[in-house]
Amino acid sequence: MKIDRIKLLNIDKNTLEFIEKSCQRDGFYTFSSEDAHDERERIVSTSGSHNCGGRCVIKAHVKYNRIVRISTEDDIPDTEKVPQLRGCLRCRAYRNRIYNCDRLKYPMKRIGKRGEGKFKPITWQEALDITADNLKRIMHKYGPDSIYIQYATGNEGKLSEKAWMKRLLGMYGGYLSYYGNYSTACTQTATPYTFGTIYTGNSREDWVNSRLIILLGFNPADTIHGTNTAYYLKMARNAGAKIISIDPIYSNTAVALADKWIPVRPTTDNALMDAMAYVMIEENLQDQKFLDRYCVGFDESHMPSGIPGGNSYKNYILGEDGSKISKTPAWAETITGIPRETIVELAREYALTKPAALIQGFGPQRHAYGEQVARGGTVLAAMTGNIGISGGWASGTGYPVENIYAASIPYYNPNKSEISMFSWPDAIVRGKGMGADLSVRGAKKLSSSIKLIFNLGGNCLVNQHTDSNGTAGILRDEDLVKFIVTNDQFFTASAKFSDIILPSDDMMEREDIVTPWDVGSYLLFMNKAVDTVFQCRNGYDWIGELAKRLGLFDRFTEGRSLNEWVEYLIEETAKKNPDFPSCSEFKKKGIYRRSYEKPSIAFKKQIEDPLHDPFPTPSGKIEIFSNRLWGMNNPEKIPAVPKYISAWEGPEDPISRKYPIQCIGHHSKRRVHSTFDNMGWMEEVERQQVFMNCEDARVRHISDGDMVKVFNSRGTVIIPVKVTARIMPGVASIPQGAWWTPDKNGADRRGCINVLTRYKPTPLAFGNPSHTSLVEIKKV
Ligand SMILES: Nc1nc2c(c(=O)[nH]1)N[C@H]1C(S)=C(S)[C@@H](COP(=O)(O)OP(=O)(O)OC[C@H]3O[C@@H](n4cnc5c(=O)[nH]c(N)nc54)[C@H](O)[C@@H]3O)O[C@H]1N2
Ligand SMILES: Nc1nc2c(c(=O)[nH]1)N[C@H]1C(S)=C(S)[C@@H](COP(=O)(O)OP(=O)(O)OC[C@H]3O[C@@H](n4cnc5c(=O)[nH]c(N)nc54)[C@H](O)[C@@H]3O)O[C@H]1N2
Ligand code: SF4
Ligand SMILES: [Mo]
Repeated sequence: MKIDRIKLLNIDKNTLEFIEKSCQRDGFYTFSSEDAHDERERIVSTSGSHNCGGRCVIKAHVKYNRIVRISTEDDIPDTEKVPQLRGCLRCRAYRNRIYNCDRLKYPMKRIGKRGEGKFKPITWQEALDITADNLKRIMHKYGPDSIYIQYATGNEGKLSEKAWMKRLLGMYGGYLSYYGNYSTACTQTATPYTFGTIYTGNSREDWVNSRLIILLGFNPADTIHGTNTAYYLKMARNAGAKIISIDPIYSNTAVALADKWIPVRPTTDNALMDAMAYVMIEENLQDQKFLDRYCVGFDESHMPSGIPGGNSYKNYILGEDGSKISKTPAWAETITGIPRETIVELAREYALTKPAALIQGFGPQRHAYGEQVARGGTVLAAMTGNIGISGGWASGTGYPVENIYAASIPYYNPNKSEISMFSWPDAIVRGKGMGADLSVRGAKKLSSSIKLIFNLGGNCLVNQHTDSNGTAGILRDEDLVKFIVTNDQFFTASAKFSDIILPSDDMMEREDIVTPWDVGSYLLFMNKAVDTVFQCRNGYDWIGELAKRLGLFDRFTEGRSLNEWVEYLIEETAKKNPDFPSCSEFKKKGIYRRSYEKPSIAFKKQIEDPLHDPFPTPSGKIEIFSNRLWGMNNPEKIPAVPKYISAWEGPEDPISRKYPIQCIGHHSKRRVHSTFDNMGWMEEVERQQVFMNCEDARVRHISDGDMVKVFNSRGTVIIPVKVTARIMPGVASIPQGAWWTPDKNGADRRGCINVLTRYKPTPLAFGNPSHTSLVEIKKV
């Protein structure tokens, strides 16, 4: 056998042995004789299309139709103005993923009970017949509200499976859509109540003009948050900016870039913000001219008409409203855990250092009342006059104003019903008749519960949503959802809860166009590096086959091959970007970059000429007090001015006596959510463990490296512990994304934090409070 392959591959014995040994060591599937045709090393420019926080230039070195090495952008000068788009550890270790032995190799059909994990291989023909039959039957019986394309971010390319499925289902009568996302549900919903938009960020090049940068739950050293974001922070620091990190964790960003770390108890940022506002008001440090000119609702003399007295932001802060509590630093100290002197100092520093940027990550808003954090930051930015100016930052969502247009696959969904992406368990259990109180938009009430789910490149069915045990229970009930299809590369927890599993090709096995992750002025072309393996197929290919079975093939494809669709999208993109290269040039270079003369500044126009360029809010001003929120008549949970609301399962919840530790699940550098969890190389980078403070460990007789049980009423996780002073007392973190692996008693043995989190949508956004849960930790 070996001799044959040596001959076939035309490589020497030592090389083959080396490859085979390293395959075994790394858990790769072995080299195949079909790979022999490709002997010369080629370098293919590609990129990642996961929801990883960045989008970089990735170069696959290909030989024998195998990726033998991965490098990154190194062929342009690395200048301050145009830094290289260099990849992080995950794409660089990608061979460990693409060649992983556990890749799904053929379609499978469930044979045991749903969730039991028993499947048998079937042909594509059979898998697509079964899928088409179920789709026809369910659409006919229950209508489009019953068909759901699950939130799924494994493939964020322009030609992803979900894009094709939306197109097909739109043609077939429609489907139930969702709004919002697991990343930014609260800030996307709340920030527009202040500014009328989520595009509140200056370009990152402008950070060098800030003298003070406050990072609120922002950790781009690990989360990337746009390739090179940490680099721009470093530039700002080199230019003299002071950087403060406010985070329960002494994050890698804080270690590398911050001058100061202020630990804060999760869910309590608004108490800190309220007290900062208090100090500014008491010491008369607020930019009153700015507030008077551009804002509504700061004080009684700038309120919208018809609102009873005592409802301004200032009244709330000073306790001159219904609350009767002044939001003093002493008041905030007991809630946040931050010493009052630190709060006073921070407030003075932010008010007096001009210009200053208060930048929010998304962690602080992935909480029970995450809407308040987003809006709270915007008010502080207004009080300090840091909006619309170079070196300032309007806070809130912070998406950049400058974006490059990239065309998408056209689709039209005739069904207008929408739920929030987080509410799908409700849409399964209580879907028929479900209305606005449970997040429904577009229709008064849903006409059916969800009966069929397409889960295309996602692990939210069980792993990435909250309360994994709860959702597993819902999905196990075959009378509720009748049919679930998962398309993935691995046998994930969500795949396990499906009826049909379809193996997907990999991003390095196909062409696509990818956009920056939120921030960045470029588009990347993902060239195909290697052939697709086993029976894995491209989304366009199998969804096209499905279209045939529905009699929609010609309409669906418009006669285009996949390659022709790629070219069509490039042409459409080029129409709106006048300097766009030709198709072949774009493919060859792998990148289209745009540089700007000057950094862009959000709301510059509105600040320079407010009469001519009002803010896109109903009043045309920055709405510290929102009339629209007032009109919702739910002041306890949706106040008209941002307020600290004591969270369920926050530090003040009485059940903290039973479960005294706040457990969050930060995004760690070794994974993209649950993607990459099963890669041995990444486990070497950082094993999955719960981070716990030394003092909390000491009183529980727990030592570093012990196996511990992290539990609450919803579930149990048993994993090793990292005892460290890098997380504040009373807080633990289980990095989110580990694969749900229940033992026979139902305890998770891998560290899937979502067995501990709760399914309770936030009040305004119906978003996911994934970082809010109380637990207890014991040595096992
Ligand atoms: N390596 C890596 N990068 C990623 C991802 C990944 O999975 N892995 N995912 C990508 C995606 S899709 C997203 S949406 C983003 C997520 O980006 P973020 O949501 O910003 O990331 P998190 O780690 O959840 O939170 C950021 C920080 O907030 C802190 N934090 C948590 N709760 C609170 C709080 O109540 N107050 C304060 N002040 N801080 C708090 C955490 O300790 C953490 O350090 O990352 C993207 N980048
Ligand atoms: N507790 C807690 N839970 C969270 C979060 C948190 O902070 N805390 N963060 C939330 C956030 S911000 C997000 S965005 C979600 C993310 O949740 P998901 O969107 O579910 O992301 P992943 O877990 O990365 O799952 C992506 C899946 O796609 C597969 N995949 C990769 N490439 C391809 C491909 O080319 N084709 C196909 N078909 N499949 C592919 C991967 O193998 C993986 O199984 O998680 C959320 N869940
Ligand atoms: S940030 Fe994303 S695209 Fe860039 S190297 Fe890391 S995983 Fe790949
Ligand atoms: Mo996300």
